[in-house]
Amino acid sequence: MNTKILVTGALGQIGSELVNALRARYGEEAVVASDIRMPPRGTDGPFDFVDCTNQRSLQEVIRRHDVRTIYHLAALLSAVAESKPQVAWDVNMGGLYRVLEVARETRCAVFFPSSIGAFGPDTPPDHTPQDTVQRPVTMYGVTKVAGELLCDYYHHRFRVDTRGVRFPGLISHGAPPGGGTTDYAVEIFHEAIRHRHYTCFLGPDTRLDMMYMPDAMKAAIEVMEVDPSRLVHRNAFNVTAMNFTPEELAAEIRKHIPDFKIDYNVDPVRQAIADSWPNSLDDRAAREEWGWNPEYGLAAMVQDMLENLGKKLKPVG
Ligand code: NAD
Ligand code: AKB
Repeated sequence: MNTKILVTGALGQIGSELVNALRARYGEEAVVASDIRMPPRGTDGPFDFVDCTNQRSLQEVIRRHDVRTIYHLAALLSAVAESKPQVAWDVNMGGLYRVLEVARETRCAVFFPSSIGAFGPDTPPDHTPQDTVQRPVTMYGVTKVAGELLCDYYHHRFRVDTRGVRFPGLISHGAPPGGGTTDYAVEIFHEAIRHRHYTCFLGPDTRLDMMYMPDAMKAAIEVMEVDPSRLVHRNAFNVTAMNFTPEELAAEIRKHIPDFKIDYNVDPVRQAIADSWPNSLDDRAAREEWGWNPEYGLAAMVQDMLENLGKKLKPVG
C-alpha cells in the first residue's frame, strides 16, 4: 500500500485502533490521525484537526503530509443518523464526496467502510449474497449504499483506487462505540463485569452479524494491500466473523460469569433498524478475491473481551 496514510474520524471506535495497527505496520510518522475532536493530552503521533466536509482542510493536510492513502472513517452511525438524518447526510455523503474529490485531484487511494446497514427489509436475510437487493430504510443505510456506488463511480470514471468492506457490528474493548444499533454487544461486557446484569435495548432473538476488532483491522489492511488485479469487486465486500442473538451472547458470557443476568427494554427505533438488517452475510467474494479469513468466533471473542476489560473495570458492589 502507498504510504503516507490519512485516517479521518480517527478518534472513533475503529479509528482509535486502526491508527495503532497502521502505525505498527508502516511506522508512526507514516500515519496522520485526524478528527473534529482533539486527542487526549499525551497521545503520540501526527494528528490534525480535519472536518471531512471541508474540502480545503482535506486538501491542505493531504498536500502538507504528502498523503497517498485515505482511510475515511468519519461518519454518523445508524442510531445517531436516524435521530438527525439531515446532519447524517451532510457528514456521511458530503464527507465522502469531498474525500473522493481530493483523492481524484491528488491520486490518493481511498478505503471506505460500508455496513450491514446498506441492506434493507427486501434483502434476502440469511447468507445475504454479495450482490443483491439493497433498499435500506434508514438514513444511515441510504448514505452507505450511495457511498458504495460513489466509490465504484470514482474508480470507473476517474480511476481512483477505491476499496472497502461492509462491516457487521464491531466489538472492541478500546474506544466506546459511537451510537449504533449493534452497540449492545459492547455495552453488555461492561455491565456484565461491573453489575453482573444488563438491560438490552434489542429483543432476545435479534440475530445480527458481528466481528471482533482485531479481525476488522485485518480486513481494513488486507483489502488495501491486495494486488488489485485479483479484485472483481472493489468496494463493499461482505465480511463477517460470527452471528448471534443477545440471548446467545449472554449464554456465552455466563460460561465465565455464571450469575450474569440479562433482561430486555426494547428501544423501538433501534429494534426496527436491526429488524431491517440481515441475520448473516455470505462473505465468499472477500474470501475468494483477497483471502479474507477471520480469526475470532463467538467463544474466543467473549474470552478475550472479558480478559481485557477485566483489567480496566472493577465489579461494583
Ligand atoms: P465512531 O462514531 O466511533 O467514530 C466516528 C468518528 O468520526 C468520531 O471520532 C467523530 O468525532 C468523527 N467525526 C464525526 N463527524 C466528523 C467530521 N465532519 N469530520 C471528521 N470527523 C468526524 O464510528 P466508528 O464505529 O469508528 O465507524 C467508522 C466508520 O466505520 C463509519 O463509516 C461507520 O459507518 C463504519 N462502520 C462501523 C461499524 C461499527 O460497528 N463500528 C460497523 C460498520 C461500519
Ligand atoms: C451501527 O450499528 O450503526 C454500526 C453498523 C453495523 O454499521 N455498528
